[in-house]
Amino acid sequence: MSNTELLYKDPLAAAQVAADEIAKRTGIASHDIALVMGSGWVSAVDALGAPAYECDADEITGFLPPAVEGHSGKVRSYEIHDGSKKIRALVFLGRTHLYEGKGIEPVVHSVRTAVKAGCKIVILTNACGGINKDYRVGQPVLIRDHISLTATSPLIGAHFVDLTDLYSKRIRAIVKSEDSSIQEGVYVHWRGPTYETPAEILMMRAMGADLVGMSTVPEAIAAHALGAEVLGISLVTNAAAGVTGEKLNHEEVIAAGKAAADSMGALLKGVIPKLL
Ligand code: 8IG
Repeated sequence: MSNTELLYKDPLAAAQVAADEIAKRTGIASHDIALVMGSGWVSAVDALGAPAYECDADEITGFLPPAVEGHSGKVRSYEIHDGSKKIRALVFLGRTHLYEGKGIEPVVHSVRTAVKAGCKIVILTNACGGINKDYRVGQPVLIRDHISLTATSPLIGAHFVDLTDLYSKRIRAIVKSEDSSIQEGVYVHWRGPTYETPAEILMMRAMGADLVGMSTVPEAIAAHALGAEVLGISLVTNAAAGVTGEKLNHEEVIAAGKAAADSMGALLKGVIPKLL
């Protein structure tokens, strides 16, 4: 069977195979915590030091080959020391999005693999648009809850999972003890790849949304359904459509991510040892 055939046939079996491959490659039987680094967050991971292991994601079962030649996602393993504690972090640089049209399975394969690899906690990061007018570009916001506007779930069948505490209250409290200025918000999942119209942003604000982006929600659901505790952190990299009257552009997003990388890295490094 090809590398991704199993992913569509039996996604959980593919995640188990991938986890076994990662254990073998890294020599680490069980990882503790997973981080998915979205756009704007990739250099924040430098705060964790040098990785103990790195490979191209598509060398692992179920991970798609890069959409753009030479731009593969990476899988890394880090050993984080805090006093006498040793924490093993499994880090995914980059993710697959629903708008790529490959289905929901590749979108959640990283987090399923992470849970099968032993991770009890999954940290999901993303860059997003700010709907809440109090938010500023470059500000991190904890996801308190979400609204899914994609009509797509990673789960199939009579699997009625409770999502009341999807974004762990326990973990949000720990992050706020590390940075008391950090705000919480409701994230809307929008399929993309177009950004919203100004009218759609008005609709989302009326629904009670603060943030909008094209990721994270399926991963949070898939991780939670397998029993992991989830933290979602959004970096506001642009005001959502119609909020400022400016047009949205991808360069602005990249620049805001670069500018915030050091402080986001420091936040993650400070928080991770307190979670386990
Ligand atoms: I970065 O304004 C980023 N991702 N849907 N809307 C949506 N996704 C985004 C946005 C945005 N900014």
